[in-house]
Amino acid sequence: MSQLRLLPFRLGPQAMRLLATRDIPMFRGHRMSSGPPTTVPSSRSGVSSSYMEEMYFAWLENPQSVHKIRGHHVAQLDPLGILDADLDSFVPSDLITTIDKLAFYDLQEADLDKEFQLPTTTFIGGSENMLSLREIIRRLESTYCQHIGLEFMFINDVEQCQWIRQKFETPGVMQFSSEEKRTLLARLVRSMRFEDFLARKWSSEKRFGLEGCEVMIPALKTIIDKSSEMGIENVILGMPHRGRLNVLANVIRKDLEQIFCQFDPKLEAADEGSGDVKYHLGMYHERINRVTNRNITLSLVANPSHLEAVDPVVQGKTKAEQFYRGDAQGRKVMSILVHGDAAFAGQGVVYETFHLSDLPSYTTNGTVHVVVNNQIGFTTDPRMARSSPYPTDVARVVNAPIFHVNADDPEAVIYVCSVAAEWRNTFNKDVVVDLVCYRRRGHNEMDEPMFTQPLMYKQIHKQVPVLKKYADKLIAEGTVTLQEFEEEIAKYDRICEEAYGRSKDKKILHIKHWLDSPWPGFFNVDGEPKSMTCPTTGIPEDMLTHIGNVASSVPLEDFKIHTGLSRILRGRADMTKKRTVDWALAEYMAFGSLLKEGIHVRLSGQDVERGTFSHRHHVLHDQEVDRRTCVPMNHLWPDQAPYTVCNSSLSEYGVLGFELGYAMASPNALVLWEAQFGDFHNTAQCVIDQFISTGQAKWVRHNGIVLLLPHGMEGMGPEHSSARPERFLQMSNDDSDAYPVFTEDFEVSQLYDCNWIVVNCSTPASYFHVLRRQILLPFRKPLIVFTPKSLLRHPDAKSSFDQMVSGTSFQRMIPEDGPAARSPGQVQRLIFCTGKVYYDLVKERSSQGLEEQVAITRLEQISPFPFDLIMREAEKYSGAELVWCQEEHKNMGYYDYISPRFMTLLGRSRPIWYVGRDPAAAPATGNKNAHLVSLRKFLDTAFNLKAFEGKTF
Ligand SMILES: Cc1ncc(C[n+]2csc(CCOP(=O)(O)OP(=O)(O)O)c2C)c(N)n1
Ligand SMILES: [Mg+2]
Repeated sequence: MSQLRLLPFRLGPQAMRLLATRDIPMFRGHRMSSGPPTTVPSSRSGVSSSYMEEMYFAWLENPQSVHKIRGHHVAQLDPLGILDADLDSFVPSDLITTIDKLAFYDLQEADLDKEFQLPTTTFIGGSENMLSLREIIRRLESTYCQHIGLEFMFINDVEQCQWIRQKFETPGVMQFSSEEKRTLLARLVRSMRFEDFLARKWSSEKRFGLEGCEVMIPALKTIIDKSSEMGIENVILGMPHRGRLNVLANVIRKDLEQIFCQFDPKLEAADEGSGDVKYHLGMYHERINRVTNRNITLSLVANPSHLEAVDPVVQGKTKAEQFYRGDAQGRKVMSILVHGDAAFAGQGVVYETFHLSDLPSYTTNGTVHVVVNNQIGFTTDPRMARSSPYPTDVARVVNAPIFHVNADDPEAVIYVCSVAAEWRNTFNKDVVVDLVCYRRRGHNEMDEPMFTQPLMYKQIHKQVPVLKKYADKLIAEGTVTLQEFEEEIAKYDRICEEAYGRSKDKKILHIKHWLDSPWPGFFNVDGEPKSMTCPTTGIPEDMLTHIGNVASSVPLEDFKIHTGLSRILRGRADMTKKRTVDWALAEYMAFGSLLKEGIHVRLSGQDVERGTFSHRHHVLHDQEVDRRTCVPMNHLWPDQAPYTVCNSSLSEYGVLGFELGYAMASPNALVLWEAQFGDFHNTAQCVIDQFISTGQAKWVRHNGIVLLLPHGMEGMGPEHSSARPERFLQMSNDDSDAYPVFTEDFEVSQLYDCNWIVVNCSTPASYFHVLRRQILLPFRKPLIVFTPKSLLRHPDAKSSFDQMVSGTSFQRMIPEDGPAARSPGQVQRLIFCTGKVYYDLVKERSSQGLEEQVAITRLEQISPFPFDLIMREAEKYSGAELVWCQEEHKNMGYYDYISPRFMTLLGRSRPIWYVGRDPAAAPATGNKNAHLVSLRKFLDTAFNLKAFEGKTF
């Protein structure tokens, strides 16, 4: 009996595959007690040794078979019956045995009726512990090889594996009450008739319909119902184009007329958003869950076309909502992400997002992923679109169970979704539901899929819609009558028709009604800022001193820090005593003061806790006790807001998206993402382009995220020098050619009108103020800060408390205040610059003794361009030649941005000469000497007062 490979030769191929798949782990259990003690070590993650033993013995028996615990490979997952869901029609010999191979197994049919003791690792017996081989095979087959394919045996936790087995193997688990079946049918009716309605009314419009996967609507609703039952009150959804309208209508329950009116080309926008409502805008809705009778808030996050880009954003928003509710375990707030099969496999950000899922400062305590696996991506066949068997294999890296299910079996789908929601709310880990379906039409409704998938679409044309199949089944078994079914359809069609009638009265589109994250109380009732002023950003001196003292201390008892760090803290104490700050201390003071005002501060990015340049040290590490840390910033005030500083995974796209989502949740938080070096932001370019620079224009959504981008030409070579200011400036929306009207509120209204703020601070005080202004402004805008490297320790780059105390503010421009400023008539050249080059210029001016002839003025805020201040400065030095000096190459940096704005301002009466490095392809030279030579060259030009003599502009 121990030789359970002795299979009866008259078994069907399915059962044979199945048994070969399942036999060893299932039936070796009884050998455990008599087997030799295992030498397999138990793993760190708590793998049970008996489970490992089981695997070990199985492996000893047949090294081929253990990893092929894969009923899912032979399950009937494809509703079309054409493709194998794992892209592999080959079934290895240990999974299937044809007649000619049976001799090898030496099987007798009589073996089928022998009874076997069931091991404790299986639940197929229910209350029985002995079953005939025939029944064992039948039950296993029905669990693992029909319309559900389970992948979970890679999970190295026996409790979790057993949990899944129990959910699927227990006899009768898939029996539904007739009430449940009727609800499912009604949901399918809505899903299908919604698509039909759109197709009837707008036959020539794209709508990225759900046909072929209509079951997604009941699937999502089941996940939400089950989660609500388990205590979830807030579900945050991210999804792409396919079926989005249907989700808005039937899951989020957006008013149908609000959806239908989007198809009216004459609809006028009442507000600033650039429309694009149907497939991209978000939604927020509080309602009662009808199944559980509990309140539930559903939000669908606005997303760009860029598939999967919204994933980390949803996770960040979810994390923030959990944080603000004190829901550290994710018991109240959860996320659901919907994916297309091609995008899920192809987009790297999916992988980056999975890797955030279990990190303490990034986990959302489990996400339910639903893949609309229609076995095609636009026109591309999955065999050309991925190298992994399933589109879902990416989820295996985090040990997420993956449930494949044939989408034409609605009951199987519903069951799987219910287990997935239960899994998430039991283990707080990710889970994937792979809805294996088809796409009834082309990529959009105007596309002809027969051009590229002729055979598949021949089959699809023959495919009976799932609603009809399911209705026929329920009618045949007597759960509903044909009349009831037809009435349900007529009822929903009527609802759609009535809404359609009402939608025609809608002439104005309010994009504000499509917000995924309303900020109650932040704006006035019309959604406008409550004022157009910004208070001063300085703080009382005693607050500066207090923060300085905490920043230079170790607030915990018996906590031994590194001696090098003691020196740094002593330096901070010394600065505090002398009423000065360096960069790190200024940042401390900005964060600390905001925390006192109840503003949560979160700083995330690679190595931000210490700081790439070892200047920050926000987390102290006990040198003697492992993992004992202290964050002094959280010891500032008794009732302060919490400070989170977290080293992220080595990702930019995923992490920046996450922080953007985090910043979306509330206006009352300062959320910062720091790049290790500024140039790395380009691996997150999609988030910058699609969300940060354009988010408000597209989706009327404010966001105050701060990007800290270390930048500066320090001879470190092309890779670590430039944060590419030119790119941010090129995307700034202020008009270079429009002469501004200098109203009283010019400074703030200019900030209100811009898409983002770009600054390059030259002093710690400036950095302090701009961070505080970010929160004190009556609206939110993304802030891009080019942060320094060598200035972090530059002896001259310090600020006095005088520049930070109450009454002081962020200076968008720091004018010359030396001898030149006292006799401007004598000044021959006024150099405008920004950032670190200022210190090079000042040093050079001093060495040439030109303090009276040359004025140097700094732009701290580059965009929006401080037209008003520059105008004043240029007028003050009316006889001086104007120069823009930058250390970046001419085709980079700021020149292309500032030049036309100077021209507009000066009425083309005075040139603004360029001084800086020549145009180049790479942002910096890799050769230190070449770096110094080019620096020397442009400094010489900057102070050669004859350099532009005779030149025309
Ligand atoms: C990042 C990105 N690249 C390319 C596209 C263009 N595109 C739109 S839909 C699509 C196919 C998506 O296939 P899949 O993920 O399987 O979703 P389906 O349309 O089949 O539901 C492509 C390539 C896109 N929207 N985003
Ligand atoms: Mg697809």
